[in-house]
Amino acid sequence: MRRSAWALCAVLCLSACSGMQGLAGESPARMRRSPEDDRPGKCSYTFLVPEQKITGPICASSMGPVGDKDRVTRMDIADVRDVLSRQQREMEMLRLAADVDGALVSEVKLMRKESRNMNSRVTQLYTQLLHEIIRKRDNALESAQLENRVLNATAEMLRLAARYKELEARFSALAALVNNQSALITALEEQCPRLYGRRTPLVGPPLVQVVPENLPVNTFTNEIQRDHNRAFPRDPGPRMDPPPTVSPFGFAIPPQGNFSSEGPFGDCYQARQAGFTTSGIYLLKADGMEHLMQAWCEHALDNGGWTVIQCRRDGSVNFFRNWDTYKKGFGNIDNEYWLGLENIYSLAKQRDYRLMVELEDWSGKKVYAEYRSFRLEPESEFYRLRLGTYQGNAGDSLSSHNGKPFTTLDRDKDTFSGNCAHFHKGGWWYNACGQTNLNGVWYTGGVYRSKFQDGIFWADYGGGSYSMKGVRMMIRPID
Ligand SMILES: [Ca+2]
Repeated sequence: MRRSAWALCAVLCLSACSGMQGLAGESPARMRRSPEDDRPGKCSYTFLVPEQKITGPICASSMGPVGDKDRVTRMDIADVRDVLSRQQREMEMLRLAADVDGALVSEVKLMRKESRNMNSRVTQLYTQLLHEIIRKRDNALESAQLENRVLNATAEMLRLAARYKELEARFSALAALVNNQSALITALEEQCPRLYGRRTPLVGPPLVQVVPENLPVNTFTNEIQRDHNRAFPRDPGPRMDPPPTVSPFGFAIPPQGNFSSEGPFGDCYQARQAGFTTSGIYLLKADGMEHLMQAWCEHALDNGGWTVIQCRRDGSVNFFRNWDTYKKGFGNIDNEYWLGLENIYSLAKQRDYRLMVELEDWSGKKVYAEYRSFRLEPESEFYRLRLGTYQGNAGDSLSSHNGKPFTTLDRDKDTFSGNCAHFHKGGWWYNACGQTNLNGVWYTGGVYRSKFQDGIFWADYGGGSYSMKGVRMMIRPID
């Protein structure tokens, strides 16, 4: 616009200077110089200017040429304003866009943060899932192992069941065999009297009633032990003198150190009164006796002074002996032994004695039966037993033998038709045959099976079919 204005002004100026000649509508190529114009010193130009369409006001100043600053018109200002407004709109749009972008950026940031949180959460869940999978796999393995064990146990059970059936069949076969053999034995027993002229078959004594009905049980342990400890307060006692290597009386010295060379004493009570308080083997010499005897003195029970006349503890000595052996005594003084009927008779006649029977069952429980007086008749009376009243916690199984003579395999003085010593395999003051058999067979474990009850039983403690583990018979003068 400004440039076209400048061109128009130039044309007007040239026309005013030299007079304008030209033809309207002719092109500049057709411009030509007239002959007058070819005259020197005189120039004449004809400009053919294309027709300009003027829409706005044309500024023509008669004041001569003006500067560019003076040419700024309202159009220019309008143009500038248009441009400015357009730019303002664009800036506004840009600002709006920037605002939108900022919101978007914040939103994106938020979303990124959420995304990070989600990622960590997903990682956590993934870890948990992995742990769960591992745990389930372990559980599955354990289940499989348990299943295998159950299967193995089932197989073992089936195998045992088969084995049990097999054993049952074998047991049936053996039972049938035993029955056959029993029938055979019965037939042979019937034939024996005919073959050997024996008319009556061998009939044993009546079986001892089991009193009490139950065998010793553990529920009695504490009570019995408590009673026992109360009845037999322990006396530690001073140390005993060292045993000699050779006995001045010609007895064999046992290897144990429980031998006293002091004495002889009238009984263990005298040894105790002489100051000896250690249990062991002592030399005794009863009044009127010509020979010495050895006996075990028990000083640890009930203030001591007990002379042990019989001891059973391990079955090491056979008690199925004849009269003479029972009269003289047998066994080992420091273990199982029988003091001898003559020795017992000689001891017990010195003064008034009492008898203590100590019983030990197979659970280690100890009970006792005490009789307030004890003595024997002389041999001419077959060492008949004389007892006083009973006290204790074992039950009284010996009073029924009171007043009975002694019976051995070779000297039957009992009231039974047969020989009680034969059936009970011992020597005792049998009745017919009795409630106790302390010189019987030493069985292991308590309950035993025998046709004629030949164990070491005490009917009131365990009955006739329970054999004691340990027995001691002791005498001591009455205080
Ligand atoms: Ca008899």
